[in-house]
Amino acid sequence: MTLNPDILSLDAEKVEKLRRDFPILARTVHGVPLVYLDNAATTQKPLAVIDALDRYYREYNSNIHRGVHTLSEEATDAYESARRRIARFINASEKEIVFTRNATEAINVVAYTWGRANLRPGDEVLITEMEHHANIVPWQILQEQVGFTLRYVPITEAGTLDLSNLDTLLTEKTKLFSFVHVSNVLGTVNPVDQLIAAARAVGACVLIDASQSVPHMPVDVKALDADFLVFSGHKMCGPTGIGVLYGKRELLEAMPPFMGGGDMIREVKMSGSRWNTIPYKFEAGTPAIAEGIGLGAAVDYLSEVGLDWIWQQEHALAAYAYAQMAQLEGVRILGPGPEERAGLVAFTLDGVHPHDISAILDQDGIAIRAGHHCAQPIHTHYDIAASARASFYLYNTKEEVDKLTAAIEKAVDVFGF
Ligand code: 7TS
Repeated sequence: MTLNPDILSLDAEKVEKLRRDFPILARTVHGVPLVYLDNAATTQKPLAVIDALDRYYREYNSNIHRGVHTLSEEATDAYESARRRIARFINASEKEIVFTRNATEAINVVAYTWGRANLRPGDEVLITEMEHHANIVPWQILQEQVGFTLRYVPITEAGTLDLSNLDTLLTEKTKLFSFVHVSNVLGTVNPVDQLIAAARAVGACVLIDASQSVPHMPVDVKALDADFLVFSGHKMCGPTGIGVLYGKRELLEAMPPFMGGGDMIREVKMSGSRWNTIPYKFEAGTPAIAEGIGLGAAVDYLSEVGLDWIWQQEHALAAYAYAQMAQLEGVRILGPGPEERAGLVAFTLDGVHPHDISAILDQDGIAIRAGHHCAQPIHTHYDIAASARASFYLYNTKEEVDKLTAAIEKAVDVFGF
C-alpha cells in the first residue's frame, strides 16, 4: 500500500484552521476532547452555516414565493440563490434542482412519480447488494404495486460490485439502474462511468445515490450524464431537513407531481388544476426555507475549502486508519483496500459486539457508529449482524485516527484477546 505521508503532515495546518470553523469540535465528552468519527451519519456544521440559519430567523424570517413585502422577497431571493449555488456545485441548471427533505425522500419522489409513470409488469429495475435501505425499500414498495422485477448486482468478497454478469442483469428489460456512488459501509467507490455506459447501452435510466460522494469529492452531473442523482444536506455541513433530487430537465418535465398542494400549481379550479413549472412542481407546501439557505452556505463553504483537497485528505486518513487497524488482533475490515476506498472504515472485532466497541470508544470521547448502518443486505452477505464504522470528514486529523486505534486496542484488552 502506498501512503503519501506528506498529505497528512502538509495539511495538518489547514485542518487545524478549519477545525476552528466548527464550534462543536471544541467540546469535551466524558472530560476528554470530542473525536467525531460519525460523519457518514451526519457531519458537523461550520459557523458559516449556523450563522446563515441564525440570520434568516433573526433578520428576514418570512414565507417565500408568495408575499410582496420586503421580508418575503429577501427570503425568496436567499432561498433561490441557494438553489442556484447548489446547482453550480454539481454543474446542473437550477431548474433541475428539486429540494426534498433528504436523499431518502428524493429517491421516493423518483419511485412514486417517474416509477409509477414508467414501470410496467415485465419491466426490470436493477439495484445493487450494497445499497442503503433508502435505495432498496422504495423499489420494493413500488414493485408490490406495479409488478415489475427487482434485480440486484451482487458484491464480491472484497466488497466491490461483481460485474461479471452485468450483461445478463442489465438488459433491454431494465428500465432503471439505481446504484450507490460510494458505499456507506464498505467505502467502495463504484465505477460510475462504466455503470452509466452499460445502462445507456440498453436504454435504461440511471439514478445515482450520491449521499456519500457529493459531500466528499467533486461530482459533475453533466460529465457523468446521470438522469437522477440524490444527496442529503446534513451529510455535507448543511442542516438536517434539506436534500436534493437532481433530475434531467426533460425527465422532470415529463414526470407527474409528487405531492399536491400550494406552490406546486399554476392554476387551481374546482374542476381541476395545472401544475407549476419545474422544479416547483415537486415542491408542495412551505419548504424548509432556513435549511435551503443553510445548504447554500454549506456548498459555499465546501467550495472554498476545495472538494479535491477534501477527497485527498479523507482518502489519506482512511488509508492511514486502514493500515493501523489492519494490524490489530481480531479486527476485520469490511470492503476493499485503501486505494479503492473513500473516507470511512467499517470493521468487526472478534467476539465483541459493535455496540460494545462503540460504548468503550465513547468513554474516550470517540463517536463512531455501530449497527447495520441501514444496509442490512451487506451485513447478511458477510454473515454478520452489525459492524462498527469510523467515518471521516475535512476536520479530522491523524491524531484522531491514532486515538481511535488506541481505543480499539483498549477494547481488545478489555475483552481479553
Ligand atoms: N444513501 C446512502 C448511501 C446513505 O449513506 C444514506 C444515509 C442515505 C442514502 C440516506 O440518507 P438520509 O439523509 O435520507 O437519511 N446513511 C447513513 C449512515 O450511514 N448512517 O446514518 C445514515
